[in-house]
Amino acid sequence: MPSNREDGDRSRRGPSRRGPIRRGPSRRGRPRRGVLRVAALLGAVLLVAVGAACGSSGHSSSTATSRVAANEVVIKNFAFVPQTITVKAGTTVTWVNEDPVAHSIVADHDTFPSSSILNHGDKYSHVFNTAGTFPYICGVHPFTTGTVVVTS
Ligand SMILES: [Cu+2]
Repeated sequence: MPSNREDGDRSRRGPSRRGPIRRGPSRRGRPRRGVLRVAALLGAVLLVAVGAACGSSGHSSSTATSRVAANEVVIKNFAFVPQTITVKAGTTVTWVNEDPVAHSIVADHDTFPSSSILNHGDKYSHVFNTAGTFPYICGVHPFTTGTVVVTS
């Protein structure tokens, strides 16, 4: 019986102690939640704004680079574009596969190292240090041909 009274006292004290403590945080908590929501909203807006800015700038710059890149051969519709590329000795020529199917770069008579299989979006680069004419084919589709002309 006495133990029950003690329990009762404890249970009464418990809530009475918790009560004021709960009120404190709950009063402070409401404005904090509001601030957090505003901060979250601002953060989301900033992220969207930054993301959009980065995306647009990144897209425009990459588009500009692909247009300007003089030492790049695009593989598109089973063709090397340009089919003949002329560069100065010491230039790095880069092939980019824009086809959904795999292609590769294989030099006639192994005059320069072959690429591995290039899947969509893959690139292969080679530095042409020696002047000359370097015909090549696609290892997967040998009827697809191209030429690198290196001038001194
Ligand atoms: Cu091919």
